[in-house]
Amino acid sequence: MERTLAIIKPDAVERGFTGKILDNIENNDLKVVALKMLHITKGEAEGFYKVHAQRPFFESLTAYMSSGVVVSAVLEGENAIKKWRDLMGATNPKDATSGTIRKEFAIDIEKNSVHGSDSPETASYEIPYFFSSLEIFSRRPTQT
Ligand code: IDP
Ligand code: MG
Repeated sequence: MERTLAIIKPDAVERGFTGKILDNIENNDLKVVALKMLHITKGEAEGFYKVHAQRPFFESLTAYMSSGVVVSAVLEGENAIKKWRDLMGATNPKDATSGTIRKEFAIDIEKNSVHGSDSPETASYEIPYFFSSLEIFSRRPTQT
């Protein structure tokens, strides 16, 4: 079992696509094991996207990600990282395959509706950035 971080970005939350996106996740063998709605600061967005600090779009991306409410989730399943990336579609919705979330909902390459970790290393940075271990559901053996 693998875990990945998903974010429903401000453009999608604002336009009321949260339910549809969570529905898509749950219909594709991914289990939501943590979920929250929050409005992150510019500094928190910069920390989250620090690998992109040198990119020309960093300033605009972090302003956008802190511009409104996001829904953040931990997804669990077999090959969860790749499975979620496949459901999301390409970064630029113009390149995304039909049926993917970005093809259906994204506005442009920046306001592209969803985020997903791109590797196990990234997931292990991104999941604890949003969730403490106590906030992530896991089945515990019943006390006898
Ligand atoms: P990903 O979200 O598909 O993994 P990344 O290359 O990691 O794509 O970029 C992170 C986020 O930065 C993208 O999801 C998008 O919101 C934004 N972004 C990426 N490339 C561009 C660009 O060329 N212009 C504006 N924003 C971009
Ligand atoms: Mg990425």
